[in-house]
Amino acid sequence: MILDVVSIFPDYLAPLDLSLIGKARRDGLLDLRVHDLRDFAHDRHHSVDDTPYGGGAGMVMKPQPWAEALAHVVASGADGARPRLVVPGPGGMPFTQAMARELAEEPWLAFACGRYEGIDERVYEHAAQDLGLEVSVVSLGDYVLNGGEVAVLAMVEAVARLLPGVIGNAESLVEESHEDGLLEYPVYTKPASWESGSGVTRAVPPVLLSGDHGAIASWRHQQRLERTAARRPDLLHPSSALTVDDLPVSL
Ligand code: 6GU
Repeated sequence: MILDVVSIFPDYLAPLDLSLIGKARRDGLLDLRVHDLRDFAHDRHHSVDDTPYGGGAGMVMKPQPWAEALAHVVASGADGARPRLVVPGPGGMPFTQAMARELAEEPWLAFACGRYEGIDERVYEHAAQDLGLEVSVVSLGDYVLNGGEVAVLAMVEAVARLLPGVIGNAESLVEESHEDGLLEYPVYTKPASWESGSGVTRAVPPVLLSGDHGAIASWRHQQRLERTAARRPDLLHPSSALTVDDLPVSL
């Protein structure tokens, strides 16, 4: 898979040299290229942002450096090849395990990391209409980060670990939280009885030492249900999600 990341802080992506993702790059499974947006800003200060039309707080990323950066990325591919463009942002659609699986099917992804109040809206139109890119604005969750870089670290890790050969034990991919709609059961390892140092001794649930595989499977399933109900009731009752009709004001 080819991955291009455009950012004004390329150093933020340095962790992608480490661990399983770093190994996947060295093994040739991932061709990850990080580009500095300022290389495509040609004024004396390499400026990438300016004040928002209409007023308001903060700065907006200028269209020209983004257009050149995206042209550079597109030109690096074979004739007619186009990356899918992912723009991280708190106003995007939720990034889920299902979306990670979907992105893992793509041969080529490009990530555009915005900072400040965001990227001039015309960049999205240009990417879709002039460059022919499928553009997806994607959010990690309902909170605000300073920029897309940390989100890209999370998304690249979630996608890359699904690629064949990146994770040695492919079985560990199926029994995971969010693969089947329930959270994972609690896990334990040796010793069977552990004194924590505060005078309390804690035992591993006896069923796990019983050798009764049927009993272990039902205990684990029950634990998954209880955990999901306690921590993520929305996963068990997806219809409880708000709709536009629940908004206090109609627009
Ligand atoms: Cl993907 N980007 C930014 N800047 N903030 C976020 C986010 C993404 N997801 C949640 N907050």
